[in-house]
Amino acid sequence: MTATVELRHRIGGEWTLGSGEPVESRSPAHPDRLIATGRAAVVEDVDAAVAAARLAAPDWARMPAGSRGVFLREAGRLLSDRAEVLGAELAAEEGKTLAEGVGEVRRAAQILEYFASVGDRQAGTVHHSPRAGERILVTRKPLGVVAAITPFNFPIAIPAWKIAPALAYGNTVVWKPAGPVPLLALRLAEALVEAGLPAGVLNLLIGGADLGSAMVAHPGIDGITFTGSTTVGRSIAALAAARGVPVQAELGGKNAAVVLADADLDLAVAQVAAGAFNSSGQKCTATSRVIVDESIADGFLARLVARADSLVVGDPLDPATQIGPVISDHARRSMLGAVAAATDAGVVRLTAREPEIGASGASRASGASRASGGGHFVAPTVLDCTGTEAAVWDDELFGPIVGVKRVSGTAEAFAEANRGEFGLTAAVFTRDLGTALEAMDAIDTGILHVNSESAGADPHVPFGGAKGSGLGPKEQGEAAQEFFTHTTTVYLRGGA
Ligand code: UN1
Repeated sequence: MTATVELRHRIGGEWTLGSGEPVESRSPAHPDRLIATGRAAVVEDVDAAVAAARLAAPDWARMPAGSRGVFLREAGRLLSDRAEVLGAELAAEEGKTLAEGVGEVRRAAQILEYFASVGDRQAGTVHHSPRAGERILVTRKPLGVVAAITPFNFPIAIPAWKIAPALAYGNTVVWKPAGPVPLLALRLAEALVEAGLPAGVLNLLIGGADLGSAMVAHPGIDGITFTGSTTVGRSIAALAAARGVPVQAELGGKNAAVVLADADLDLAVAQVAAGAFNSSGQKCTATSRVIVDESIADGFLARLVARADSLVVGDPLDPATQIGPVISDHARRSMLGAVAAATDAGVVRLTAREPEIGASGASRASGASRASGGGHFVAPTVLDCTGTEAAVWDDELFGPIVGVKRVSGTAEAFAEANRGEFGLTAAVFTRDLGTALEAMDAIDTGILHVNSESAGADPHVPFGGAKGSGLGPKEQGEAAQEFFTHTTTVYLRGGA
């Protein structure tokens, strides 16, 4: 990472510099290091972007799906070619490790590739008619202009998994990425522009929440896809419902890993640690509650805690680093505050390392740390919440902090997993097929992992949550079509 990148917006077929407030993207590992700078877009730019998207929409919708896919495939190829460079930029800007950053860029490329092939898949259904000489067709049409509002934590993969299906199914897009990650947004937009995407089909506006609000309220927006907090998602959905506009909202999680008495403990320790601590726990799919059968709890927790205490926290660009910083000082402080409140409420911290890693780089207790430069570091932390009613067991912290409760038996474990407002994903560790089948029925969740970590999502299958974790049609795979198109039922006769 050398020069600071100048940020640009994409409106119609033009790159523009913006006239709003100054925007700075800084490295969460080295907050004195500027990654990208520029000026925010202003609300008038939302009008211009929506107008450009509307202008482009009819031709884009009429283009054969296979031809639209050509642009997505080419953009995916460009991202693949640039994965190492963009992955390093991602790690510097967002804070996940270099390996995770490169992996995420490759994942974005894979998502573009998957949706490039929409033209090879079915576009609707044909039904019998009760009348002679008639068939009933259900065809699909794009919504029109879609607003995409994306979070910081997967700065290229989540935008790809919203924008790729939106475009593949014939919509044009106005996109506002999260404030902390404008550079990776620019990189995705650049790849699509270089791939030859026609003017106005994708519009990128960098800036603050005022832009998102203007997009949500804009009469020229026909659908909104959002990933972020449950509170914001519900307020967007309420505003959109008042206008009669559909919303796809992927929201919070407080995902349980259930470790049962018959689990393979080597596997469970490795997978629970990955689910809880990868990407510094900043995934809506991260494991944040571990529900462990008391018959195996001592051994399992000793190993999980040893693993957490051994993880190297530091600069995401250092290949030795296993846990990078969290996104901001505000996020770090709120996590540390939640841990302090939990211990006040009787929760026992099992990890030896202090969660707070000081500006000197050293955690105040022992533990592997290479953190320095005043970054927003939080040490992986395991909290025993058994027998308490601490808020940390229910509230999403979005950091490398995992709660634990000891339970007795499968029924109690599954009931505890169902606790709370969220239902995004869950993991169950067992070697018994019957128990795995029972988990499928008993746990109310959008995604269930049996013997693997709670995070992760493949592009060809539905992604999204139950209960307070999601609203509207799921993302990814064939499910994406549910949101990004509406149906026309055609009663078709020959005319003679
Ligand atoms: C993953 O688990 O790899 O915001 C993806 C999130 C999710 C994506 C998770 N929408 O964390």
